[in-house]
Amino acid sequence: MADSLSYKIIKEHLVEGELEEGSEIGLLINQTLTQDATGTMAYLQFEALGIAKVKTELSVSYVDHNTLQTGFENADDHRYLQAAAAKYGVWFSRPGNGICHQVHLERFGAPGKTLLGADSHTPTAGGLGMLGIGAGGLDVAVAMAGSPFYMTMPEVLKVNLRGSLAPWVGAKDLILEVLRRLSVKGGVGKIIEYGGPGIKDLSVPERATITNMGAELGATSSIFPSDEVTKRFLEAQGRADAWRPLEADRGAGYDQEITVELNKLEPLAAMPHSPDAVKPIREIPSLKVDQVAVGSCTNGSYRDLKLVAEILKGKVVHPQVSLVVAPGSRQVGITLAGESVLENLLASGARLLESACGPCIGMGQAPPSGGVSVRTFNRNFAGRSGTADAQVYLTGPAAAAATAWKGVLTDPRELGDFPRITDRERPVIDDRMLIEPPADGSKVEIMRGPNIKPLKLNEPLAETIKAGVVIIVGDNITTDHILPGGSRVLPLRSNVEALSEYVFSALDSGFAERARQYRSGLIVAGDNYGQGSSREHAALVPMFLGIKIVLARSFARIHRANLVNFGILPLVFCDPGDYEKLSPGDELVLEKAGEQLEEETVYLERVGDGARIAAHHHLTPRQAEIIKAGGMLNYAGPGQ
Ligand code: MIC
Ligand code: SF4
Repeated sequence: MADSLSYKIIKEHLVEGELEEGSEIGLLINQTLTQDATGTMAYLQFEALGIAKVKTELSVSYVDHNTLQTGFENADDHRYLQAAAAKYGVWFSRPGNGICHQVHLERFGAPGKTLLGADSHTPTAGGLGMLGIGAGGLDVAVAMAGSPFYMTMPEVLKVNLRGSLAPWVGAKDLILEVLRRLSVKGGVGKIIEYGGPGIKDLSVPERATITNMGAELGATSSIFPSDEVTKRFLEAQGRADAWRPLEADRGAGYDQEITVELNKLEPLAAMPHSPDAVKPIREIPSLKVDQVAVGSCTNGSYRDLKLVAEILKGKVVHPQVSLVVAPGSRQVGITLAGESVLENLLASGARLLESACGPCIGMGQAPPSGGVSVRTFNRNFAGRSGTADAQVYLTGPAAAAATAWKGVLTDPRELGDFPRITDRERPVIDDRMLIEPPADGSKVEIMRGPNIKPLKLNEPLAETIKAGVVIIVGDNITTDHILPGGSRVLPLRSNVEALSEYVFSALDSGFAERARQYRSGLIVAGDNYGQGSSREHAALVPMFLGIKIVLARSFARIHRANLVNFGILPLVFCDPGDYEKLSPGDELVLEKAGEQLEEETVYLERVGDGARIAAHHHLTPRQAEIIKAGGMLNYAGPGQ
């Protein structure tokens, strides 16, 4: 049978289940990655599993998110992570070494292998022909312990690329076009596989820009074939032996196919506050800009930054614009420094940031009140920048540079001749900020700062759940709405109690207080609940506040899995119209909960008028057992 590229990799790694769309499969995971914002919790969970050493081929712990050290908390987490990495056999990428996805692409990614990462942009590795999947920290901890990763067998959507990109149009414009067509829900339950004659002109970092933002489509993963371009990239990284050719069989079948004519694309921007609110820049009425930010795991590559520097060469940024630039990795930074590109950037007035996530996750560089920020990043959810009323636009690096110079959102084609920039054949390779774990880490001592609190476990599923509706939210609620990032909240990632004050804080400041009063709570939501980041804290912290059930019209994949992992029951309305019938403060009862989970449909009854609401749980038998146990740690912990 002719297989797609995705099927080939899944087949090679299948340890449980059938390759039938919609059924649960267990995949062998070759590599894992964690970052510090999700990692501290993931290693605390790994410790709770009672395993002496990771069982994967390779696991890496990156520090890139919480690098702003405004108090002791983040630095304590870094120290904990470094010691835990040494003890449990994990590579440690020190703060300053770069953003996990960029560094992983450069130094560890390998075509045909599987990578499970505690970060939603893990599919960036698909730029190399690797199957990268984002998951909650607990799923990654379980994979480090050697267990398969379970997920629903996705559909495969093929994106055929034809022709080649016009000058001034880049990979970011391509993925923005896919977002425009498919929306932030369009990839849910799918792997997006790229192919066609247009791929040959896209370098690995450009492909990675595209697979990176598959996360914004809600896709399980995104992937490119591994070809001569991949080979050249790995050779340049001194890792030629990691290469293997890999592509879909001729005549492979797909669940859905779309075609993008590359030469018809033009510079695009995602408007506030969603990555799929995409328009051609030339159609956006004149827009004064306060800030331009270049970098992130989407556009922090050598070529991206060099293009910005080339455009700004000999010029200075507009007096009303603050331009911040962060290299995606230390390799990118050092390579650019060697060519005086950083010098050019500094000369043009760019404010150089360390190689980390920084402003992308609201760690510094918040725009002014009501300000307009143009960013080469992947997410522009309201408030994520750290300024509640800022307007964030997402573009490629060429438009960002043109905008920084002109002071208004600018279609880069207005600049005239396009500086064609190719990847460096020999980037500077220096792995001294990557620490290899010792062969025997058993004697390593782990220090935990006062902000690293013991894990909170849930209780097993109660016979009868009586829960009050604490909040009713609309469609496309992101994990940033549920639990914000930013420099005030992120340092608390290993302190669940302190974090609990911030649940839904941007939407409803009374949420935490009410949830505590109800003791047992329920969240009602619209479509695509929990889109965006993989942060399991968006499930763990509501669990701590007593949330037992989320009743939604539909869920985003990673968040739904996180809810299950923490013993919160994710239910989907059988009749989406029932959403309208509920009000905050309603009390709903789920009788004989365990027994009801044996059936496909469960029934909730409203206290007072006895109104019945039917809901599907869509749990596999394994997930139902996890829910009954009160979450994954109770289910899989030592002695289980
Ligand atoms: C993000 O981009 O939202 C993050 C921060 O990288 C998250 C992880 C987190 O919340 O820790 C992600 O995408 O998973
Ligand atoms: Fe970091 Fe932003 Fe990428 Fe998330 S999306 S990994 S915060 S750079």
